[in-house]
Order: sequence, then C-alpha cells, then structure tokens
Amino acid sequence: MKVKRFFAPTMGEALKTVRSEMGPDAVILSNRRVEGGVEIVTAQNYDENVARQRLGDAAVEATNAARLAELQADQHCRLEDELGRSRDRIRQIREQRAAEGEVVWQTREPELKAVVANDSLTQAALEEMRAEINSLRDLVSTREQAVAAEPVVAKPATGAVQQRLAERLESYGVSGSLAVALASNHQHGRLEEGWKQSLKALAAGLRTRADEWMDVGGIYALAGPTGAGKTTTIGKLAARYVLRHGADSLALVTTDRFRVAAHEQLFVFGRILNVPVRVVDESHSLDSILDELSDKRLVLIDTAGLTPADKGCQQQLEELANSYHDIKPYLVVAATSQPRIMKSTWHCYKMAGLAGCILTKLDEAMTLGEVIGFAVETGLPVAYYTDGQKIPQDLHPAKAAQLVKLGIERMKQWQDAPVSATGT
Ligand SMILES: Nc1nc2c(ncn2[C@@H]2O[C@H](COP(=O)(O)OP(=O)(O)OP(=O)(O)O)[C@@H](O)[C@H]2O)c(=O)[nH]1
Ligand SMILES: [Mg+2]
Repeated sequence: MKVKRFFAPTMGEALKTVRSEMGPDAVILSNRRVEGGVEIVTAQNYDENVARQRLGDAAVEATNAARLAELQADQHCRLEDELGRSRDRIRQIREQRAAEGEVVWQTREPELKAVVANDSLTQAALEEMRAEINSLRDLVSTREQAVAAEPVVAKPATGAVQQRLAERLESYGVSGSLAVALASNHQHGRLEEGWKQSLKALAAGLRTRADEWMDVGGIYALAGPTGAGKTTTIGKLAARYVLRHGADSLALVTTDRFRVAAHEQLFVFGRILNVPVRVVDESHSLDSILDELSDKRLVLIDTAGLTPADKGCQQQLEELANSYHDIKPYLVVAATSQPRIMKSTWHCYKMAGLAGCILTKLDEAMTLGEVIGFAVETGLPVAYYTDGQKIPQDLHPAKAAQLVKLGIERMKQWQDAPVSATGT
C-alpha cells in the first residue's frame, strides 16, 4: 500500500495529477482546502487491514472506514512533515558548516581551535539529525514489515456469546470488522440481549436526513457505478416532487454525453412529467446550464455510470467538484453490489465532496447488512432508499430504525426459506 500527498491550485488539477501518477484505482483518503489550493492524500492498493495495522494503537479511534482513511492520511502527513523538518535542519547545518569552513581557512591557530570545537558540535548535531531520520524510516519500515508478516485479520479474543453474536451479525450482512466491533460492546448478558443492543447501536450509527429534498429544494447530483439505479431514482424523485409541488419549479440535467442514446430515459421522464431536461456537452457547461435554471426550486442532475478508470468519470467528478453552484452530490449504491465494490466506489467518488448516499435495489438483496454497514462505516447520511422499479412508489425517505428492521425481516426470510434441491 503506497500513500502519497498531492497539492494543486484546483481540485481538477489535483485529480489529474493523482490519476496520472497513481493510476485509475487510487483511492482518496482525504481532501481539504489549504492556502493556495487543495491537498489530497491518496493510496494505491488501499487495504483497510493494512491501514489499521500501520496506525497501531491510534487505530482504536478508527471506528469506521471514513475515520480510518482520515487517520491514515493524517499519519502520512505527520511523518512526511517530520521528515521534511529534519531534512531542513540538516541542510541548515550543512550550510553553516560550509560557511564556517571559509572562516577557518582565514583564521590563525586559536581561532582554528575554536572552529574545530564548533565543528565537532555541528557534527554531533548532524549525527543526531541522521539518527532522527533513520528512526523515522525504521518506524515506517518496521510497521510495513510487521504488516507483511502478520495475518491480516486480527479478531480480538471474544467470549462464546460475543463470538456467536458476531457470527449472527455477519449473517445479517455487516462486515466482519463491524460485527466484531458491535459484539465486543456486549460485555454481559445473553445472546438475545446482545443482539438487540447491537441492532440499536447499528441504527444509532446510521445517519439519515431529517429533511426531504422535495421540501428544502436545492441542486442534487446522483453519481455512482453503472446500473446502480441513478436515472430510475431521478425519475422517482421527479415524479414524487411533481405530485407534491407541480412541474414548474423542477428541472432535470444530465452530464452523460459519453454514451450513445444516453439521455433517452431521462427525456422520457421529462416528457411524461412535463419537466425540462438539459444536457451538459461541449457547448453547454454544467455551470452555464445551472445559471439558466436558477429560478428552479429543485434541480436533479443525472450522471453517467462509468468505471473509475474511465476518463469521462473523472471529467464528471471534476465538473461537480469545481462548480460554483451549491451542488450536493449523492452516491447511489445498490444493495446487491459487493461490499468491496461499494467501498472502492466510495473512495473514488468522495473527491466530489459527497453529501450523502441513496441506497437502491433493496428488494433484490438477500441481506441488507452490507449496505447498512457501508453507510455506517463511511458515515454518509442516507437520504432515500428504493426497493423496486415502480415510479414513484418504490422510493422512500430513509429512517435508520426502519432500515435496520427491514434488514432483520430480510434475514429471517432467508433463514426460514425452505432449502432448495440444488441448495442442499
Ligand atoms: N429491482 C429494482 N430494480 C431497480 C431499482 N432501481 C433501479 N432498478 C433497475 O436497475 C436497472 C438500472 O437502472 P438505471 O436507473 O438505468 O441505472 P443507472 O445507474 O442510471 O445506470 P447507468 O446510467 O448505466 O449508469 C434498471 O433496469 C432499473 O429499472 C430498485 O430499487 N429495484
Ligand atoms: Mg442512467
């Protein structure tokens, strides 16, 4: 796992450099505005277990994936800054020595003695600096060696009840590490009490939005992998809005000019609902379109589902990140996608400054713990969830307790299902 920090005047430039130096699969650990531009910390071959072990004791603070990435980025910046400071001090000492050498050349014996004494002092300081740098290097390499040598998953020792609780949580669908973390909070009592307590903790960790987009208005962009349900969800949101507030104050925009007939589906929604649909292309920038739509109360932006490696994907994210309009990007995550894919998508899209997420295809998933755990671990507030193809009926504002309960029902449904002939 290689971590690297980048600075650039704009987010767009930073992302370009990241892509060219780190490749398309680099994940963004953190991004923030700094004086004169932005700072992005990225990682190649990012692995949460490795990150956790590199952090050592500091990893206890990493209660979720988002915090873990932040701590990893902080650690990298701190070590890099320390190394930079040590290098500066060595350079200063070298310059000082060179200057003193000049003086020595011109002095007589007593002065020479003094300079020699002085020189041995600077020599000692130099040695000290070298030792400092070496110890920092050792610190980094020892951690890397330890990571390579140790088995990656280090489950804390748990009692029998905690162990069974963690197993049950895993069959609910949450990741092994989240299951262990939840189970380890259950210190005393029976399995059923621990189960209830863990589900409560899961619901408490699941952030949802109290307000509805329909009521607060604004500009919302739906981003995410191909087939996640972005366009269908825009159709559902648009229909829900028109039913409540009419069609006059709503507009749809798409940034998808990369695929043939990409806008068709959105234009169909626009025609049915009598809502304008605008397309971002070479002659119409996203900002100019949003300027024209400034009288609309709600603007929904659809994006193309492209793979992170695709140039168009980066272009779209830059458009969202660099816009001077207050766009709130939401990640659309299908409950049917693999947890690893959910996480890597999040790492890729968070450079757009994600405001939250929408969970789709809950009706198709065998268990919901994966997608619920994803929202808990990333800390992304869930605005809506969808559980079918019907427009707009299958769109619902997210409520934490209700989602966790749906997950229990789904788990029971599969546990109670008769085992099929092929499944035995
Ligand atoms: N069962 C089910 N299907 C859904 C749901 N949401 C979307 N779909 C279906 O998933 C398929 C893909 O949905 P789209 O809305 O086209 O996905 P997208 O994210 O816009 O895809 P791209 O434009 O290719 O990036 C369609 O067949 C939708 O009907 C859902 O909640 N449940
Ligand atoms: Mg689409």
